[in-house]
Amino acid sequence: MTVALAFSRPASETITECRSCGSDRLDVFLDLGDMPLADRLVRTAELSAPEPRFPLSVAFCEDCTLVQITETVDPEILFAQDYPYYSSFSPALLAHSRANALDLVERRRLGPASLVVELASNDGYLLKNYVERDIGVLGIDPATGPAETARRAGVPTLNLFFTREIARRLAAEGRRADVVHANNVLAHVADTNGFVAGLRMILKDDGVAVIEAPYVLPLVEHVEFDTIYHEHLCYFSVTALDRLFRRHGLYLNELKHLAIHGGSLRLYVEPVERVGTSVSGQLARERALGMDGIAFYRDLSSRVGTLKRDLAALLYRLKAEGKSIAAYGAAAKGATLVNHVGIGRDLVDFVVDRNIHKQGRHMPGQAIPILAPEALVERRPDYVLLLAWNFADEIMAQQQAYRDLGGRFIIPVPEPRIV
Ligand code: JHZ
Repeated sequence: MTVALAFSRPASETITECRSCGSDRLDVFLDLGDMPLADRLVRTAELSAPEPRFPLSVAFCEDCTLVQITETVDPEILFAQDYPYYSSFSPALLAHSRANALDLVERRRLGPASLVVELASNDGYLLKNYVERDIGVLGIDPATGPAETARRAGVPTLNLFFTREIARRLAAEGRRADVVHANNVLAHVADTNGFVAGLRMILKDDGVAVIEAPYVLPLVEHVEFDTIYHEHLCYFSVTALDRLFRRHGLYLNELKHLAIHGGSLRLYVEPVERVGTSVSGQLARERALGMDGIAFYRDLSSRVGTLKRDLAALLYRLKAEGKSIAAYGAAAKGATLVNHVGIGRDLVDFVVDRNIHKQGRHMPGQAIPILAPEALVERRPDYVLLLAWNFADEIMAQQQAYRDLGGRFIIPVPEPRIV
């Protein structure tokens, strides 16, 4: 059942046209059912209240090839109020971001006269690397808590959603950027074209936008279905991105493959066309794989079904053997996993997470309590389901003490396995 939130406008809308090209030829190939909101972690006082749920279906655009979900939940509900995601809780992400910034400082010869803008700058995790070097920065982020943290860390931040109108204002004030970062945000915005048009407006003619987004190819190959949730409206291929940018006078000239978040792309996008082989080669690879047709995506649904059955069977078998199970990572993707597979407190006793803003709350839909990671050594569950499997190496190294006590991890994707 879908429960409406108390807002004056609809809490969500179902699209009938492609978010990028406007075509009505949308073909749904995966339906995960009605799902709670992945980052709406439940407080103890709210446990008895009904939780809002929204449909979660994924479609392919027959015209521009963009993969997208069909429901748009009001971004004010998703991101502005009480958003618990703080980028700085992952040392691996901090190191990844610092290396990116230092590379650009060198490649683009950035100095005190330069301006670096980040869209969705969160808690300042990336821009602080430029601040250290006296390079001008501006962060833009709608989430109040993370934006406050960024300001306290010395990163000037506008606490608002980046839109075409904001871009126009900044450009009129002469605040155009040498580098615009947009990490894990392009997939999150409902007005995809407005966002890209705005990006063009705030970019100098010789500037570069450096954009990171999860790549739909590893999602399909490794059955990373749990990275699908309402915050992620789009699941990009290079083919779909290339068409989107060109519509706004921008060119995807270079790309890098990144391991982060289960497989992402770093895109170098500029107002001048000089497409390199990293892009032309990947476009050719996508054509060869058939990613420009729905057939490529068709069997994902049955593969998700197999994973769901196998994971549930493994957890029920362990419980039948008298084992105790906890989970690691109150990640947004963890919410999709526990809710789609149906993992409740009968299977998993608690979830641990280093993010202090998540501790003390509960996983959406399943009311599993979230504790600090120390609970693993204190309570010694026999198994830990790794919901943040994208940080498996980092987390397992950190949890050596728990593993030395005999604790084992269960990695859920691409197929459940015990390590
Ligand atoms: P994490 C995030 O999704 C946020 P999530 C967002 N939805 C997005 O777009 C994608 O990334 C790409 C914790 N943790 O980052 C921190 C530890 O406790 O994989 C997080 O709560 N200890 C905007 O939420 C969670 O795990 C650790 O050592 O699915 C990881 O969540 C580490 C490394 C993490 O993504």
